Amino acid sequence: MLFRFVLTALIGMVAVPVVLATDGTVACDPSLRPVEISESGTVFTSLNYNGTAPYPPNQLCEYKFIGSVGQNVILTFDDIVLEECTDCNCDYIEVYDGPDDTSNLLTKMCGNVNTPVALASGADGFVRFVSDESTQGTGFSATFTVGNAACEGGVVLTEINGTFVSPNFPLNYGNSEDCTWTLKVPEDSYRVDVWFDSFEVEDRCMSDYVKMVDSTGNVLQTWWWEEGPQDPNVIFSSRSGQGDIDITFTSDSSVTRNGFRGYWRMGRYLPGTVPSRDI
Ligand SMILES: [Ca+2]
Ligand SMILES: [Ca+2]
Repeated sequence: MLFRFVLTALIGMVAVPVVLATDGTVACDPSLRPVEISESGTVFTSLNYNGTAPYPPNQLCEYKFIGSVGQNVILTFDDIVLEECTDCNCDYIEVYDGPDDTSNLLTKMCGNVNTPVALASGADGFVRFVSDESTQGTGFSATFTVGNAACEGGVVLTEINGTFVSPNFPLNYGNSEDCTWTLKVPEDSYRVDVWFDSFEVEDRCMSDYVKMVDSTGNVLQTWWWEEGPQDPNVIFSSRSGQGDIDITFTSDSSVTRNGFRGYWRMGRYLPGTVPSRDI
């Protein structure tokens, strides 16, 4: 039997109560729908999960996963033992590709599924676990992690403004990184503004660097050790008609640093005006 207590975890400025088992896993709490989980590496389970005792009947559990822009939510189910019915209509797990059940359903699982992994397209994920009134299994245990999608094939971002960070920021990025953030403008008349408040790469000529590239492949900016964009008051802008903007990050095979945190904003281009920080 696992003992539980309520811990108030601070996520940003919002206090979110999370039910923790003594081993630090987040269990189902039917009174919290959803339980919000933002720490990569968190293990989450059905109620009473210990691999042997069954979960209760008539359960409705919801878990919401919150990563950062540029990351993907990755849910790895280490153990699933549920009642199995046709179309998984008795006891089941649903995984959604977004913040709630209005998002696309990625998978619906029941019975004894062999170590599935669900990968969300973005930084939000949502899981629902349901049990009916009869026949229970031992439940499930799963792990929430996040990955940097930009550095695993690239990511397309359509939000008007947001943040992008190097892998593992503020810890060191890795060797041989190859990352692309594509900032997709809603119309050709839009420009993209980019600025940084932190930038640290290897201090050797063009070993690790960041580029800003327009839709035709023209390099608008190259930032590296000697020409970094550390001043957050310096805004780099594309022009109207330059279309979508790629921000790329490349590192070579040795020596890493803390990397960078950058911001973007898309706006209608007004000739003769200086971009301001206001949206
Ligand atoms: Ca059942
Ligand atoms: Ca390097």
